[in-house]
Amino acid sequence: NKKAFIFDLDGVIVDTAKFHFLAWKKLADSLNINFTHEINEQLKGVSRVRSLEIILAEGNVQATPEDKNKWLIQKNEDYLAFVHQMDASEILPRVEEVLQFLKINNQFVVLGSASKNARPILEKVNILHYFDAIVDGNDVTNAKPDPEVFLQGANKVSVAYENSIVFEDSVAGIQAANTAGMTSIGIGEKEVLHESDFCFRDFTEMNNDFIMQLINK
Ligand code: G16
Ligand code: MG
Repeated sequence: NKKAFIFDLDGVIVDTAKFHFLAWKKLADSLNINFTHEINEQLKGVSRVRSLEIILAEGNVQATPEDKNKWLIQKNEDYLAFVHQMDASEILPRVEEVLQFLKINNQFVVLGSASKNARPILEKVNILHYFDAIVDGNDVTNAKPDPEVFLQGANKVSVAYENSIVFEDSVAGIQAANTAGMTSIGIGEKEVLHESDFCFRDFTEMNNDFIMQLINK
């Protein structure tokens, strides 16, 4: 009766969106593109390459593949400078307690993220040891809302999709979980994540009884 509990990274485990924002903003400023919080919202859960395309389109900037490559490298270096300063205090409230509760109850804990930096981030905040499997931006070819990242995650721990539960903060991620036939749990606003099976503002709103029901479902 072992289930797979699949966690998204950014917006669920840690708030790296603020660092992505600062790194993208620096690049946008250098290209004279007005980078707003509204555009930043569109980048949630989206791959690095796709994020750059969205930003360039916003500023009507045409670029050669060489330029784009240079900017992607620059953005990632700036982003990693923030990541290197991360520690356990960056873990969102009650996330580590939930990870502990799942491991104590002999469940699989899996990461399903679009980020290519997922492993170093989990290491920096010192929770890598909780994970039985990691699927990230280095493993998948199709981005959310395609279910590939979550299907691979369940496959890695050999759990059926209907016995897999996904925690997600993005609309595309909830859609991916639903398409995969998994239980989708939104972390964020109900109005935004209305397609999720259950929704909580954050993990402090989700008690252990609820998690136990998921385990025994
Ligand atoms: C995260 C963020 C996205 C970011 C993507 C790729 O996804 O939400 O904004 O563009 O990773 O990140 P990187 O540049 O580190 O490869 P997720 O799926 O963890 O929410
Ligand atoms: Mg996310």
